[in-house]
Amino acid sequence: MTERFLNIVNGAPVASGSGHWFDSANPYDGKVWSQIPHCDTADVNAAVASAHAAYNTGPWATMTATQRGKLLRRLGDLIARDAEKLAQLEVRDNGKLYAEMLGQVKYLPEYYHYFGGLADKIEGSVLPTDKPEMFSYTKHEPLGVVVCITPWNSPLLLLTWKLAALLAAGNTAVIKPSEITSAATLAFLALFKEAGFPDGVVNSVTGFGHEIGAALVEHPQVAKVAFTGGDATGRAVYQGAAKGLKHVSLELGGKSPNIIFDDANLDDAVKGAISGIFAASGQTCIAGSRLLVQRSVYDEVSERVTAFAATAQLGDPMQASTQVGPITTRPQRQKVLDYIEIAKNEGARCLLGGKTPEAADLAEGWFVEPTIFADVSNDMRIAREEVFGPVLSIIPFEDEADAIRIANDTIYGLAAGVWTTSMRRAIRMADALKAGTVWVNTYRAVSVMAPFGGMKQSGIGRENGQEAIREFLQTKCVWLNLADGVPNPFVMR
Ligand code: TXE
Repeated sequence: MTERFLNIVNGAPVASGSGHWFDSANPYDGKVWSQIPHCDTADVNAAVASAHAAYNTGPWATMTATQRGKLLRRLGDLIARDAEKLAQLEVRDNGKLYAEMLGQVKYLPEYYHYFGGLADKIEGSVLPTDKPEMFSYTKHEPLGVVVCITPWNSPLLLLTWKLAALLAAGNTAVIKPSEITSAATLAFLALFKEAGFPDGVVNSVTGFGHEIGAALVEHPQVAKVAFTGGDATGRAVYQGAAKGLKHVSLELGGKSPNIIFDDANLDDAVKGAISGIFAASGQTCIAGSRLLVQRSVYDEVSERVTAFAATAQLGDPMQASTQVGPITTRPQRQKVLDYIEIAKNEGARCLLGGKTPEAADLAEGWFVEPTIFADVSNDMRIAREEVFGPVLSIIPFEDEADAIRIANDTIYGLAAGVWTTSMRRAIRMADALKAGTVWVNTYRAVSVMAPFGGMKQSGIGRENGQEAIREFLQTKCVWLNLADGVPNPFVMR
């Protein structure tokens, strides 16, 4: 039986104005399990109007930052209470492992607690002056209505990276989750009323990017768009927002290098290579999809990574024994399989996988075997374009300078990993790599306290950490004349 989920607009659960729905399917068995409101531009207008009214005239507008912080912390507690339910919904939508989704959802309260605590610590400055008769100070004010557009790979986490900070800063929101994974987001938004948020502070519209994306991004009452998704869509969002000179932050994925030097602890490095690419079936923006290995250990590392990956247990993502789940959508699986063919045609040597699994219990799901290519050169498409699947390219390098050259030879710059036992080399590499995050002897670490975002075409802006809140604030400078009277305007001083 299919479940129906509703949007939240002005505090009330609503279907689409047209009464239309679209289906959402479970990637593990391919079966439709839920229905989501199929919104159009009239629904967009209603959601933005609600957020705009809440920003300008609702109780939110006059609430103190301390009160906002308390609401955020209360929301965090409600998420902790409902973590299992929310994580199960995410798995049914995106097919990622329940263990990973539950871990993510259980971590979400930290964001609402952290940014709730930060809400009343946003301080302006009293400015030094070269005009003694003037007193001037700055304050940091919210932007207004922020549209959050989120992808399917980690719906609640990537929404929270935006939402916790923007609400702490005093903005209101309209959320458009991915059409592939809307259910968990809608269930989550129902908690805001219970937490005590005023109506209209958080609203949602569900539907397809090509139908409602432009209407959301270009709406005149929207001040900022915070987006995570593919780079082609990110460019369209950036162009649409430019028409209204809106604030934009973009997180667009990458082609991250994970670099193993011959002085590394290879046991650790092999595990880091595996978790870098096969966690979440490679469907993460930070996937370490280019494994750069020093020539002197290239064969050994390739063999060990392949042997380890071959043990991966594919299966039902709800089962604790499963290590690699399905790809989230049928078209995305096809995209991954197409890239595998491209790699073979380009001359890469397939060490593992390269097709859909043959096991009968996996036949209905959208699986791709963990796949490893050796002898990849950095100019092959498999090394240049984001596959977003369980496909690893192993690229040899000669020395440190060669590793840096290859690692930085990409349009992307989201993350990079370095495996070495030399501290000097670790710091030299961290300096040289053009990436927003560099991990040394680890991979995939993220935290509410650590800024995250891309260099180059991986994006604009930072999420998480104290600086994230500045993405949702603007500075106002106030001047007060302390002199008696105002001088004659026609007399230059
Ligand atoms: O993402 P889209 P898709 C990469 C990954 C993947 C590719 C395509 O390589 O294969 O992108 O994935 C909304 N205006 N990443 O097609 O289209 C859309 O409805 C406004 C990397 O699923 O970017 C959804 O809510 N919005 C990535 C959101 O944009 C539009 C995560 C993301 O969808 C729109 C996901 C438009 N014109 C995919 N068109 C990462 N950085 O982690 C679509 N959308």
